[in-house]
Amino acid sequence: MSRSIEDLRACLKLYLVMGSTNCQGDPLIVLDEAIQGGITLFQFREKGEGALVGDAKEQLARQLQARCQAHGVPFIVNDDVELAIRMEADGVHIGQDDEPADQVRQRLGAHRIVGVSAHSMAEVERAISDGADYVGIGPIYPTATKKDAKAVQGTRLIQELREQGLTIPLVGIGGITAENASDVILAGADGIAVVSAISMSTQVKQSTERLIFELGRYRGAM
Ligand code: 3NM
Repeated sequence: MSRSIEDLRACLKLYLVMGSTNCQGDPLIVLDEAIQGGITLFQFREKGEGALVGDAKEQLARQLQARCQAHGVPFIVNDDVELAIRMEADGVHIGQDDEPADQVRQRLGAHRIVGVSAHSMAEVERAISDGADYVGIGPIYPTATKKDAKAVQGTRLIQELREQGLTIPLVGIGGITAENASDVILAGADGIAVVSAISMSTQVKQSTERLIFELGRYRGAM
């Protein structure tokens, strides 16, 4: 990976994960407003009932990527390694049921970001040994967005990872809102990943700014 680990930590501060099925309106407008509000990383995750496939999926991905590129926000693709390679995306995020991170890394090249979803200490250790750049830990709180989410685990695993001295960049995901974001950071996360707190907001820019404010307020107090 060409960017430094500290750059990556900074990118993970407010990570928007989204596809067309997570938006009530036009996903391009949602992304525009989220970028204006201050998101630091974007993941294209086109999943669930009514999700776009094939050319339509790729067309939306390219339009979203163009907006990210115009504003210097790195663009990550969920799962679809082929699409990420074709688009020259900044990276890929994979789950436990996908191809292992070391194989994804080989296909993608050293300079791209590889992120892995993990739900236990063992999964995090495996992701690290496979060369993941960051891990996403979830679901921290109950979420209606991911139908097959694992059991809610709170911030305990994040805390344990840090207590064990693991320094890998990490984000919490699942049910994170402006009200609970600071607890995730306090536990030791570098940032938060959210879907609905931004994508389903009726005031996307303001909701994004509020999240940034909550994250900054905590860091300022340190
Ligand atoms: N991954 P929201 S939870 C995409 O636990 C995703 O790995 C999860 O959506 C995990 O911010 C989740 O709307 C959905 O709760 C997060």
